Parts: sequence; C-alpha cells; structure tokens
Amino acid sequence: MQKDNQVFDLIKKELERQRHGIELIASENFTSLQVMQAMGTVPTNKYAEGYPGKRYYGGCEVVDEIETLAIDRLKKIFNCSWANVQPHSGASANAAVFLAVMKAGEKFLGLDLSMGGHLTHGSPANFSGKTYQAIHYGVTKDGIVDYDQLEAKAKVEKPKMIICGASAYSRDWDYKRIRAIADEVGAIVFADIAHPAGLIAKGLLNDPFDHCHIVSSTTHKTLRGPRGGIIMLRHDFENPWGLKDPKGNLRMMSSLLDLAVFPGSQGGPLEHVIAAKAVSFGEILDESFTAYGKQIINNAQAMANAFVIRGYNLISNGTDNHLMLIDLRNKNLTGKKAQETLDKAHITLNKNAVPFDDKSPFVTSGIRVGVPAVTTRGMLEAHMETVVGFIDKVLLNADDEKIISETKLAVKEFMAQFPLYPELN
Ligand code: DSN
Repeated sequence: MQKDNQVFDLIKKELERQRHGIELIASENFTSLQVMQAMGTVPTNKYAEGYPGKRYYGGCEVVDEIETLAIDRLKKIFNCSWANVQPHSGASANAAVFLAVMKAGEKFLGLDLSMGGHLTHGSPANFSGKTYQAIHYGVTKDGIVDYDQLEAKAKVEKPKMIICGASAYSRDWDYKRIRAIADEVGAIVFADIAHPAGLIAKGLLNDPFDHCHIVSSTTHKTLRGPRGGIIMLRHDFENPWGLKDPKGNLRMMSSLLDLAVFPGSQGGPLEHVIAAKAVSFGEILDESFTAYGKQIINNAQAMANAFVIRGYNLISNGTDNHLMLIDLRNKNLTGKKAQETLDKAHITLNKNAVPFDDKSPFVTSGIRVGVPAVTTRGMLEAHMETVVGFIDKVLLNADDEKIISETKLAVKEFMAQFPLYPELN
C-alpha cells in the first residue's frame, strides 16, 4: 500500500507548528519520543476486554504483562494499593467514578466551572450535570476555594460525593479540611488531580491520597504521558455507603470502579496507549522527574512575577502550581481577543473565564497560562521573562499586524534554542 502522504504531511505540519510556537496551554505537554513510539505499536491490534488474567479473548498474555506493568508502576508513583489504567481520558475516568458511586438523580458538590472547575464536575452541558444533581461551591473574592461555603453547602445539601480538583485554579488544595467536612455529612471525597498530578507525584504539592477516597487523573498534563485517564485508591475499602454492583452485591471500592470502567462505560482497552502510559510512568519514577516538577513550579512563579511587574491582575495574586489565571479587564482586552491575537504570533494559550466573570464563556475576561510544556522544552526562570515580554508586546499592540508579525519571527528564533523531537523530520 502507498504511504498516505496526505495525512503524514499534515502530521509533519503539526510537528513544525509545535516546534516554532510557545506552548502555554496549561493542560498540554510534550511526551518523550519513547512514549510516542510505544503508542504507535502492535498492541493497537489487540482486543482485551476485561483485566489482566480475566479477559474475554484469547491471546492476551502479552498485553496482560503490559497492563500489569503499567498498574504496578502507577501504584508505586502514588503509593497506592489499587489502580485502573484503562480510562481513555480524564472525562472517561470521571464518568466511571460517577457510575461506581452515584445513582441517577443523587446529589454531589463540585467546584463551579466558571470558578475554575471542570465540565465533568457538574456542568449542565455534561453527563455529570445532566444525570446527577450538581451543587457547586466557588472561590472567594481573593480567588481561593471558599471552604466555608463548601462546608455550609455540604451541611445543608448532604451530597453523596464531594469533588475537589479544577482545571483553572492556581492554588493548592486543603484536602484534609474537605475530608473533615465530608466525614461530618457522610460524603465520599473524590479528587480529580488531572492538572497537578505530576507535581503531587513528586511530593511538591499536598498529597490528596490519604484524605480522598478516590483519585482520578489524566496522564498527559503534568504527568507528561500519552493522552489518557487513570483512577487510583491508596486504601481500598469495603464501602460504608452500601454501594452495590449492577447485580446488587456489596463490593470493595476497587471492584466497583473496575466494573464501572469495563463493562460499565468502556469496551476494549487501548493497550498501545497503556504501553505508552507504562513508559511514561517509568519516566516519572526516575529521580529526574523531581527536578522537572521543581522547575515547573519555579518557572510558574517567575512567570507570575513577570506578569505582575507589568501590571497584570493574577487571580489569587500568584500560583502554587503550574498555571496562572489572568484577569485582563484592566488591560481592556477580552480573553478571546488575547487568545486570537497571541495565536497569530505563535504563542498558544486559552481564553478562560475568571471568577465572577461578566462575559460569556465564548468571550471571557481572562486567559489561563501554564508552563509544563515550555519547561519540558528546557526553559528556565530567565526565559519566562522573555516569554512574558513577547506576550505583553502582542497584547499591548493587539491591532498592530506589523508588531505581531515581527513578534512571530522573534518567537520562532527564540524557540530554535529549545529543539523539539530533533530525531524526527
Ligand atoms: N481540557 C482540559 C484543560 O484544558 O484543562 C481539561 O479537560
């Protein structure tokens, strides 16, 4: 068969786009070459419904070894007793958690999407908001999770589950306090650590595992693996909520979650992606990943300072993790205009609602800026100053095509210092 140049030319074009641009989308990263290589391999041909040692098809002995290795490595990273590596994405992982724990119409509490939460934490547009009764907590005027509000709502509403975690929140979480609130009302605590997982993995942020009953994550953000999801338990438990499997049997939480992933919400696992997850988990276990995590935090703080010095208004005035949320209203710009203008200069980030935003989610008053990807490319604190300099220049001259196009050239030249996949051409 002839090589499909039409598709491979487009993939090459995307490689060049990634090489020349400054990637600041907080949820993106660059995997190692071996993670990508593992993904493009023969386990993609294999059906393996079920779990290692308990499959519905023959010929699963090798993918059993691959999946077991991925599970063992993941358990080691987070000091867990159980893990499921099959979810195709973070949203799939979260759907499985809901399926395991909640019945349709039951109540849960999550951070409002407009305050930094995630679609799967109860947005009316998502299964979580359509199938279950979502109650939301928010952040204070200072941009910090409003734990008092969370507590008050939990006491009044008595939710079955409390979700902590966010997709646009720059501060660490008080998991201990959330667990204490949950214990008072008898709720399950579910932490979605998709964003900060790589920092938690190396002990650089608070550890959710001892306080939260269930933890999910994506694998492609700060964990720097292939696109995918995972679910973990540090301590398995015979659940005190009387949760039952579809046949009405009481089961351990690990078993309910396994059933909720397969056959509850997914079919055959993507064993080639699980192989790539295993490779990335091996990289995380290496000591060098600690230095990577520390550099992410140092870069985020250097970037936050560089923005503040230039008069930008950071929600919560800074960051503890890999991202920051900037309110652009004092710069007379919307998030949409900022995103579109920066895109022209090959600086990629996303518009984002800020807490108490007066604009629609399609326009927004803010931008979210993250440093995991530029840190992977080798940037250090001093480079953050240069990057913020580019951003500021473009935003101050958002209608000046000449300045934007000059900045695009300067960005390309700057990025040449940080080669991306030099082995590929
Ligand atoms: N889309 C992801 C993010 O950007 O945070 C969340 O799913």
